[in-house]
Amino acid sequence: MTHEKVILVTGGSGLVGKAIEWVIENDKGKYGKGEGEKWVFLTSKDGDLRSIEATRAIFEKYKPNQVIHLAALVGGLFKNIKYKLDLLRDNLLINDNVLHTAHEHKVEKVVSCLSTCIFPDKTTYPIDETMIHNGPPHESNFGYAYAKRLIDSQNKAYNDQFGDNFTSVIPTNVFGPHDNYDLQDSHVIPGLIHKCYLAKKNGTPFVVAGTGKPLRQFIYSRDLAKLFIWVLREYKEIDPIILSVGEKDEICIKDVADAIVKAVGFEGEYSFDTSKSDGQYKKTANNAKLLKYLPDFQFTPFEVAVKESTDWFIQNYGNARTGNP
Ligand code: NAP
Ligand code: GFB
Repeated sequence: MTHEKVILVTGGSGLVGKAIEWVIENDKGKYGKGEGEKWVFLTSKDGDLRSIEATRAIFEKYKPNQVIHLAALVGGLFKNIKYKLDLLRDNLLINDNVLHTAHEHKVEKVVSCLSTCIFPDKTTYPIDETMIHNGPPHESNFGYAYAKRLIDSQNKAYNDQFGDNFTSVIPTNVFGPHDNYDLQDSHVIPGLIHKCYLAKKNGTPFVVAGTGKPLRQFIYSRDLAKLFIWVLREYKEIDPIILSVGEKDEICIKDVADAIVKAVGFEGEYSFDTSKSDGQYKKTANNAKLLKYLPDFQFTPFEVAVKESTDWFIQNYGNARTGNP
């Protein structure tokens, strides 16, 4: 009888958590549920991870062997600009509680989640994993960025002093089913899918924030989920690894909006509100380290992923996170 391995996913009810759950349940290949694996996907209703007592109670209850740590206060550009202290402090508390409780429970492995927005704003491109701490992040998201950078420092300190196997991944902008579609707090793709859907439904103009010129790399949540499962099972380093499509797949916000207009089937007026911030112009990431390990990894084509994400939103509009009361 194989010994049951408990894998705890904090933030399991969010965009990335739901994608991991979908892959574990549906992938019939190497990324699906392994024999003897018990996956536990947490929501904040299981306990507020800003509280050490609530965090310890969760670990006591599930006694995890491994942890994928996704839980965080997360948001798009405009939320980051508005709530720098909340994004710094909430994430500092959540990360310290989860990593220290995992240490206390002698958890075999923890994989935490950073983000390419944490890299220095004034840097050479493309960005690689060695550049994390080489200077201040972009002004718009320094709160979130410093809390996330510290995870890398915490992982190295736990490994150095106690030999803990705590590592991290660095995804670029993520999108997919179960995203946060709140019109103010969301990231660009779910925000524009929601806006374009409403513009079509109400016959109102579709307005994109900013100039449309900034450049981004986007990874589909279900591709990221497969890579998270691979990191949990195969990746042996404490140093982080960038999980991203290639530099050639970098796309400007105008082209993102065009893809969403096509996916929604919107034919009305479409404009840019240049009074709104563009945020960071670009954060071009180098995925050479990932491709060294997984040279044949297949990313879902952008337009296919945008169509699937848009269809999911329209089919689930009633119970999606739209920010509507
Ligand atoms: P999300 O959709 O906003 O989900 C956040 C998750 O964290 C939810 O399950 C939420 O639970 C949970 N959570 C939030 N605060 C909590 C608290 N105080 N206690 C317990 N649970 C809490 O976020 P996501 O986009 O999936 O992000 C997952 C990870 O990927 C995060 O670490 C994020 O920083 C990272 N990331 C995201 C992106 C992106 O573009 N989305 C890019 C790079 C990295 P409830 O559902 O109960 O609220
Ligand atoms: O995805 P996003 O909010 O985050 O914005 P960042 C990306 C770009 O899309 C910016 C433009 O240039 C925005 O001006 N944009 C256009 C819009 N229309 C919209 C809209 O309706 N909503 C939004 N949100 N943007 C975040 C960081 O930066 O990246 C976070 O602040 C996190 O901390 C995330 O790391 C992954 O890519 O600019």
